[in-house]
Amino acid sequence: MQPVSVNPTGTYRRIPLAPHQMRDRLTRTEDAIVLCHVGLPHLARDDWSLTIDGLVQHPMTLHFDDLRRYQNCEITSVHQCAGNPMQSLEPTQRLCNIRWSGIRLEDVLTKSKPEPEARYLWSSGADYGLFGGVAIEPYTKDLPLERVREDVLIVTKMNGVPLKPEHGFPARLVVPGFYGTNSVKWLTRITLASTRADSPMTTRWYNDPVLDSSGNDTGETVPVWAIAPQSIIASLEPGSRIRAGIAHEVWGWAWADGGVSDVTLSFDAGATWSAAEIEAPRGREWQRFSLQWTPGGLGFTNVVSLAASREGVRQPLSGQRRNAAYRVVVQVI
Ligand SMILES: Nc1nc2c(c(=O)[nH]1)N[C@H]1C(S)=C(S)[C@@H](COP(=O)(O)O)O[C@H]1N2
Ligand SMILES: [Mo]
Repeated sequence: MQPVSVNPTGTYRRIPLAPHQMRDRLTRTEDAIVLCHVGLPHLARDDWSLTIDGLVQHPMTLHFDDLRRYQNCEITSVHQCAGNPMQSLEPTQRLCNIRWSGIRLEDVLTKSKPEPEARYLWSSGADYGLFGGVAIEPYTKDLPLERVREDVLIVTKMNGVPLKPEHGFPARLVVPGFYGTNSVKWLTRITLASTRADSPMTTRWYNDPVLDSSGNDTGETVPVWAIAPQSIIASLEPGSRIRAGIAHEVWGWAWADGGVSDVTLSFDAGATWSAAEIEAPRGREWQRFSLQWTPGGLGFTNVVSLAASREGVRQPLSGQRRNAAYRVVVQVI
């Protein structure tokens, strides 16, 4: 399906909120991250279609009105950009927490009857063009088919209103718990296959090196799929002044695919740690943590947060990792 127009062309992104600006539980749409690798295609709703093919017994093509035949489903999830694929381990906090509405992809796939050999789901958008000098034709991602049984959606609304063009109008994929790159916008094709998709955004970029316990590269890679445990401190603005001797609530957000079980905070650059209170996971949302802090010594203080997933994986304190600990320096006066 051809876009009506592509505007702007080329890579387009919105400057994300800084962590201290992420004070709302639900991110407003105008504050949400935006990332378009090869331009922003504008599609007409009534011309849009989604083709489902590959290893299925019943290939099919859906039009926008056909989506109404499926049960509506809503999910609120952390939506995080994995960062620039050219500097993929650079720590990023390009994130938001969004309420999505749409239908369950599983319900659609049930009708098209996947073949037993199908193991991966490839998804493509209507956008194509050059990224880093490489032809993207079109933007294509993949994910393990068993993941679809959990909660992958074909989304038509974001925070209760139809998707804006930059977020994938009229319909996009949303893979809650996976990095944003997997949630293909302007979704036009789904193909079931027995292998991973061989495309620039699946096998060339968006694969992280696997490090051993000493931090050395093993030569192996893993696809950038599940979101690793991470946290940010929302209540402290970098460089702000905090009064000594008064109790402050230090709070922020923690998230991971599968949920976060605990968050620890350090007020001395990681020398000592205190456990924060954290709310229980609610679906796929980020979780609020907080701790009362009464600053003592005057001067600059380095505050750090570390989250651990329910699977027991703690985010790294430092290093070139996307989910390296968030630090904020404040001045105790
Ligand atoms: N078709 C298509 N889907 C895409 C992209 C893209 O460039 N083209 N960018 C991906 C990336 S890297 C991210 S982080 C999310 C961003 O979604 P948003 O712009 O709606 O926040 O969309 C993903 N889906
Ligand atoms: Mo991204």
